[in-house]
Amino acid sequence: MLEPPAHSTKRGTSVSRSRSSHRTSARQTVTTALAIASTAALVAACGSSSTASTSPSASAADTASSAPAAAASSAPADTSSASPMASSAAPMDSSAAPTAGTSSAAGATGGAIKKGLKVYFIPKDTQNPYEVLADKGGQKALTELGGTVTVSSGTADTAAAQIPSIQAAIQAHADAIVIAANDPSALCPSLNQAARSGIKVVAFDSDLSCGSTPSHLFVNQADTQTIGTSEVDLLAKEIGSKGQIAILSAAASATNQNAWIGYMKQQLAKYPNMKLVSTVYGNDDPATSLTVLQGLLSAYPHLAGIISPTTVGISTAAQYLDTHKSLLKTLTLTGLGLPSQMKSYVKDGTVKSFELWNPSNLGYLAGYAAASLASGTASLTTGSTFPAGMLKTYTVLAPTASTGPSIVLGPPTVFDAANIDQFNF
Ligand code: RAM
Repeated sequence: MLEPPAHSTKRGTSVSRSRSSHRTSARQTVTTALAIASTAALVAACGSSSTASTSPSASAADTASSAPAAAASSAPADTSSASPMASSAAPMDSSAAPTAGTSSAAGATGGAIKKGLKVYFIPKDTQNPYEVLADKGGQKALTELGGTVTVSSGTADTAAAQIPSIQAAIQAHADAIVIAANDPSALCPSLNQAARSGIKVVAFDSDLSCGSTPSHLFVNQADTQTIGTSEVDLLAKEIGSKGQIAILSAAASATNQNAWIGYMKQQLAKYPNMKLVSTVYGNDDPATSLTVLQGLLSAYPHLAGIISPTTVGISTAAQYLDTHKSLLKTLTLTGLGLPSQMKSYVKDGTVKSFELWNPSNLGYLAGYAAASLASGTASLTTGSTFPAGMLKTYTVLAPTASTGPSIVLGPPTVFDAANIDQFNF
């Protein structure tokens, strides 16, 4: 069963995208060229486009901080999505049928979603095709609810590049901010300022770690522990549970990647003959990802496996291995990727299997969560529910040691040659 196209652009939604950056021109040139190519393919597949406009300039200092070793949303996913998540080729944590839901805009408390809500989506950056799909999901949600989405961020995956967008949301008197945090804590002061001015804060994709203020809901893509452990299991299966392995990650401060890596390390204890020799960071930039990949391959010529828990990293690595096929005799690549980007590599045998969820559905769910919080029809109380349109009803999970109130989109899907044609994102 295929899901409906998740990116239909409807009236009443405005999207502003930043292409501006004060980063080095070399990085921007490479990133832009690759991102435009991939985004164009996705846009062609989805039949929609975004309106470009300027966004605030990146001016704040880069304030990277260390990420938590392992953040966990260990509560089972109690939700489902409308995506074709049933065709996993490997056992996944696929808990739970959806709570019986309604597709109306009425909240669990019986109130209605306010009309004309202004929601700022602040992705990790504006050029990553994964983030673009997620933002389009948010746009679809707000269109259904009679509100608008503004997408604003920088072109580099840093907190500094996101802070001007938070300030823009404050200036615009936004009702809610939905943010994929490039850093767990560096955004907190700005988000506190936003919260004090009445803006509801939702994190998606990559969580914040701000303590009690601002209070926020984390819209998690899938159970954090499940993602980390299943990545290791997937690789172990392919390499006979032995050999040197490495991780090609995104930004070193990315909360989501670091949380998954924490669980990967934990899971590796079950595989005494698999040794993690290095973790490198490509910053979700194709050029940087390629550079660190090449460094990895020359430092560890006997590498048996690479896990790249980022769509940018895995697609860059797959592209490289595709043109250096002799490496495939001894090296296996897996991770988290977009089926649309990975299809050709699966078909020609460069990659056997990898995982993901539907990023559009993630953005859509975050859009409903933001609108519901801004309307007072959802709360952060454990066990409270709210309807999320075509995705049915979601239940707020209890905070854990490392994650505040959260909801989970659903289990990840494993893609391989047998099922990849069924997915269009
Ligand atoms: C990249 C980003 C994003 C992550 C996906 C899997 O596009 O790092 O945060 O969730 O990969």
